Amino acid sequence: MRYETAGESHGRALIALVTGVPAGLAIDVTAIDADLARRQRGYGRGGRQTIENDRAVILSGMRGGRSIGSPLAITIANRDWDNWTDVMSPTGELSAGARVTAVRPGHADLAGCLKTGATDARDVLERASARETAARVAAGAVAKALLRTAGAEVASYVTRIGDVEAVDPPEPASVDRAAVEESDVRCPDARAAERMRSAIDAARAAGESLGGVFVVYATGLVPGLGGYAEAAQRLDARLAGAVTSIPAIKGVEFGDGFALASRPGSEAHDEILHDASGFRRPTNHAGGLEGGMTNGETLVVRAAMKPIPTLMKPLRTVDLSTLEPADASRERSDVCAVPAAAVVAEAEVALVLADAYTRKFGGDCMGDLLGALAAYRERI
Ligand code: EPS
Repeated sequence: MRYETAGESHGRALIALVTGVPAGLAIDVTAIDADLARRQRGYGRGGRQTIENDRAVILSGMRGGRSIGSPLAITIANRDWDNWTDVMSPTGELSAGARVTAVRPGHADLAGCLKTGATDARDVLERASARETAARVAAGAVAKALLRTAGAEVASYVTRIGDVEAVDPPEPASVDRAAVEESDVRCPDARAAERMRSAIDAARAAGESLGGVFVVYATGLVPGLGGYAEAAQRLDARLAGAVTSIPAIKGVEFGDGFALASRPGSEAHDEILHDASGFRRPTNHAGGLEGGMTNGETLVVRAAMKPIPTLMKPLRTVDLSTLEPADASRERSDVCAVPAAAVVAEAEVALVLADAYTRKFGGDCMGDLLGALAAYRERI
């Protein structure tokens, strides 16, 4: 199962093309819309989210509420397009005032212009914008439908915004999911959430932006998803690639991650026990991954997001058209999008996991996949 996207931030629409979806998967479009709405929420977002009301329209790949084994094309209209036709028209005359040449440090602007030969960074930034992640969330909702049918769930919460750190829950699966969904910073620690909002207010007032850290976790996974040799099979490699493909993600770790580097081996690994319900571990330092495969424990992925590069208090840059010093361009943007990035990362993790299920148990139809999954559960 894979996806591709098309669409510019202020173009007519976004498109997700999801291939490899087994036939017979029940897909609820309202569940896709619910995830799109979760991505749009979050304290610290900019004006754009008050314009958009993201809704998925399925163009192909389904009949009567079920997948039919052909590519799923999903489109999400950009309501803001109506305000940008003179800047973004694919075929018409463009207004000259729309050019962006004061490339922003930290954004794709400069490297993208050098790479493509663009002299107007808008050619680059429109596609590099995190608006594209709405299409990923739509694709991820399809993957989540498959995982749910196979007994697995993916969820997320935020543990840090700027220098405000929440109390880490003992294990992700114990987190109160309803409290996370009610929190506008996706943080189950209500006192930290209050301080996170204050930090966002202060950043906004100072023309600053803030990054943070979030956790994505998955429960109900069978052991043995992924593979123990090449990069293309190893699930940790695939998950790290998927999560770091989200704009502004600069770090990722599994389980105790970087902390494992400073521990002796006896305190780093999870002992193996067996009882009537099968194999189990008293700890989960590995974050549910051993040897490139799931081990049946909760999958725990933690990611660091840098502050958004569009600053109302701009950094120094160089104007591409004159090569003279300039203040970096200002675009309407978010002060903090960490809660939204957590929802996008759920989608990325779900897509990798759903793909791993189809590789291990068959990708033609859900009946075969679920039959093979039941037989595997029985065997192990
Ligand atoms: C975003 C839409 C964008 C930005 C943001 C994410 O909309 P606009 O540019 O019209 O305000 O708010 O994009 C970025 C943070 C970025 O770096 O490009 C969205 O829908 O998530």
